[in-house]
Amino acid sequence: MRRRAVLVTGANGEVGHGLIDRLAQMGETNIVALDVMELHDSLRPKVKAAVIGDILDQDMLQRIMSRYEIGSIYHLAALLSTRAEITPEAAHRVNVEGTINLLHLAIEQSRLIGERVKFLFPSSIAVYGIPTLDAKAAAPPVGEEDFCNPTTMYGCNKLYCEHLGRYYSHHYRRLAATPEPYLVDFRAIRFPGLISAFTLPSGGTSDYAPEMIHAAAQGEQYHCFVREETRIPFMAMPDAIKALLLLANAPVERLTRHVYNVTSFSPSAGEVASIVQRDFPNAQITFTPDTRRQSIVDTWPAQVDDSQARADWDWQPDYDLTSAFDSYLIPNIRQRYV
Ligand code: AKB
Repeated sequence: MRRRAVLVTGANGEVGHGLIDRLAQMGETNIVALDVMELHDSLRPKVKAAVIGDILDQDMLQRIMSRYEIGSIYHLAALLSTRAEITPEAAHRVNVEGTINLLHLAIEQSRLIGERVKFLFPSSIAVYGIPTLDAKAAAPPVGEEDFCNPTTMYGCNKLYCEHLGRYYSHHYRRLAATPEPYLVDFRAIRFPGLISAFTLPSGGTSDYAPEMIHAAAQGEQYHCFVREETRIPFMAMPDAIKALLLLANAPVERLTRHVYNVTSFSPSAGEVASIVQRDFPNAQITFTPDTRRQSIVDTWPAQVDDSQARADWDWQPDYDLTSAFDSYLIPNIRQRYV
């Protein structure tokens, strides 16, 4: 008997940690966690199975399919923007071919279980490519259809995967003699930079904010790799998980699109540093911009418009900048490094 399961790829990543914790708290006992690394000890008791494997390994994916009935997939595995610029072709393989493999798995599963398989996909503000700093300063909060000209491999990968999701949801093998009856129910969120109190990101370009906070809490000096006035949207990790689960559970009839912006607050790097220095008065933060990484964040919007998520699935963040620091980040980070 194949057992019903929720598949989480990239389970060891920051969003994976937050999501598995939350799903387990909600009583989900059938999580299959997939990651290239061994699952972190703290997550092990919260999942039904922890599979070590690469999403490019078709045989391994077939083995998962033969053991479980996968009704929903949270496909979190990806190489982030900075890492992807270092090895663009590897990023393409993981971010695009890996996603195709998972979309294909979803199609196969939908045939077996006789219903659409939900496919939750974290996209990113990296899909935006604003051409100049003047245009960035002049832009109103950016909507889902604006400035979709990414300048990074990661942004290109995410944007293309959004289109693949739409294709697999509505048009897959449209010339086949018998139309596909079930297909995939693809839902994506364009996340801003995420900040967790419990984990650190790696390989992203929005990493300066979480790195600054965690460095200060450990009494380490931090050299921020973007200019003080750099502004992009951020979100506390619990809100990112909230958004994923709200979208996953939204009735399909209410959804007017496949891809939604979400946002919480948009501080400049200097504003983040000021708050960190308020809470950790000995924090040593200097700004030593890396022009190449700076050129990436300069193309990302200062603010995004998430009105469609608010209208379609009642999205609203629990944390603004003040409460993210005062009620979530600082207390938990202090405890983490005592
Ligand atoms: C990155 O910096 O690559 C990610 C993102 C904004 O998607 N955190």
